[in-house]
Amino acid sequence: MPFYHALPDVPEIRHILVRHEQAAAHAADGYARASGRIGVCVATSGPGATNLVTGLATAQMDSSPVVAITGQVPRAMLGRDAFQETDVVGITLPITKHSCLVADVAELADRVREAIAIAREGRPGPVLIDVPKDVQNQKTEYQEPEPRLTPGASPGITEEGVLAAARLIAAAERPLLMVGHGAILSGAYDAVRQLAEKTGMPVITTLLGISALPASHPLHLGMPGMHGEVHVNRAIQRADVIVGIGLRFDDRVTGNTKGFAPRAKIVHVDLDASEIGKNVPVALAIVGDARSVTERLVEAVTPRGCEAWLAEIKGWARPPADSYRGDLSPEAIVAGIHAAARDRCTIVTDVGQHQMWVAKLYPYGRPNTHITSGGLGTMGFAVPAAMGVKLARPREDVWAISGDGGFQMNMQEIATMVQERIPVKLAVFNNGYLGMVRQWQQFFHGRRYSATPIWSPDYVKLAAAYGIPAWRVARASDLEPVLAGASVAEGPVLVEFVIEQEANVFPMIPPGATLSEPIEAEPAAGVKE
Ligand SMILES: Cc1ncc(C[n+]2csc(CCOP(=O)(O)OP(=O)(O)O)c2C)c(N)n1
Repeated sequence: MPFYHALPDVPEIRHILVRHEQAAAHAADGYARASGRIGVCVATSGPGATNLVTGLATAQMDSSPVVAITGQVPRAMLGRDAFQETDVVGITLPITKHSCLVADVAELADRVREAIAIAREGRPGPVLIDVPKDVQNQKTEYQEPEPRLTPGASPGITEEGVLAAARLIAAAERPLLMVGHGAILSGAYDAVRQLAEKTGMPVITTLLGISALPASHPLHLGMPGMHGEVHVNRAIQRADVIVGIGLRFDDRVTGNTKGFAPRAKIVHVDLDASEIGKNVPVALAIVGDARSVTERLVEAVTPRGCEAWLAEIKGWARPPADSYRGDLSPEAIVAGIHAAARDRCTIVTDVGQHQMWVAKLYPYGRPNTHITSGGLGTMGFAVPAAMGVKLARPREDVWAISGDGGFQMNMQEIATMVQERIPVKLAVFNNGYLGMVRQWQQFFHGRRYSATPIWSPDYVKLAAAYGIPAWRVARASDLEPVLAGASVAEGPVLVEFVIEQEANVFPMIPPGATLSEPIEAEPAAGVKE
């Protein structure tokens, strides 16, 4: 109450009233990812604060600088199970970079300043500040404190490390560049392209590294890991040197680490020293900002080419396994959205099969135009995160692409979009299932579709209830006119794509298997119970 009482006195702050606090955290995260600035979310104590948890964990896993401010019961009531009391600092300790309770108004301004600094400096992440109601009601004369924070000294990038990496690249026969979210967070786009072009190294972008290099670049291979293309994963398995920049060799990238990149010496560049050697053994580590290190590497490497190696990898590429019977294939939908939006748009995806189709099929041209929940894999992320992205990028189209499951987790935010005039374009891939889970049930549980069929409301009528235009697309021939109409519409719009119920994402590395063991096409029914 005191915070909101004061808010109208500061008209420079744009406040967006969401319908669910989870959406506030995702929207702040989306804003941060798209703008490179911090995103701020605010919630009341107790249930409001706990509703932020999934959004904060999402931001933590994907290194997004979010600051959350929560109300708390008055200090005298703390620890007494007061109405709407919850220990949100305790709850969020493991899922934030930092969280603290402000026990005195004299500290408040400095705690806010610190929160912003901590969220942004080094490897970014979420910070929570919990402010008891009586502290919010206090007034104080601000005293400039002694500086407590030493400015984030950037870790020294050792010249030996850079030179050793350059020597490994020069001596390699089959080197690869693997690029992750750190390249996007640090804006290392030019440096990554220059490093690739000066050495001829083929480039693999992880799910969160997508758009660090344009998909059309001749050295761009694609996404690795569980749903990576066969030739991309095979390149990893055959490589003799892998230069990993700003990625953490997450299990969805590596598959079973025992068999990951068996021939490769791994050079790992990361700002966070605790990532080095955490998931895979590393031959050489360089701790530092992805952009600065890559720029130094560009200077240090000797020009070379990798034509034969690149041709060998491209020779392993296969046309996608055609698992789709109808004509409204994921390929057609993604191509249709790209044709309508061209390169003027940012795509925000949810989690599931549609996320993988979009990651693999959308030809990203501009940096940081693909935003998704990678580490936590949070269904319900796309719709609210896209609101934050749109606020950061008001002049370009923002598409939120969800499955019918994830969409129903935060579709209440259409009301926020209408009230606050945030014209996000909503796409729902409706397959009548929690598709990705159904796919696992099909492959690994003998088609026992337990609790994955999912009923949806009539999305066109739902949109009508919110007063926004909507279309249902069931045939490929409707794609062009509908997407052209959706592109020019001014406010929020919704397009439902009625896709084949049992379409699958191929290839797929089964859980526990190595990158050398992909399932490339429909398995016979009843494979492996
Ligand atoms: C909040 C949350 N709950 C559960 C899961 C586990 N999960 C991963 S994908 C998926 C199914 C997604 O279904 P849908 O949103 O319809 O998308 P589709 O896979 O069909 O494209 C589920 C339940 C998750 N990732 N996030």
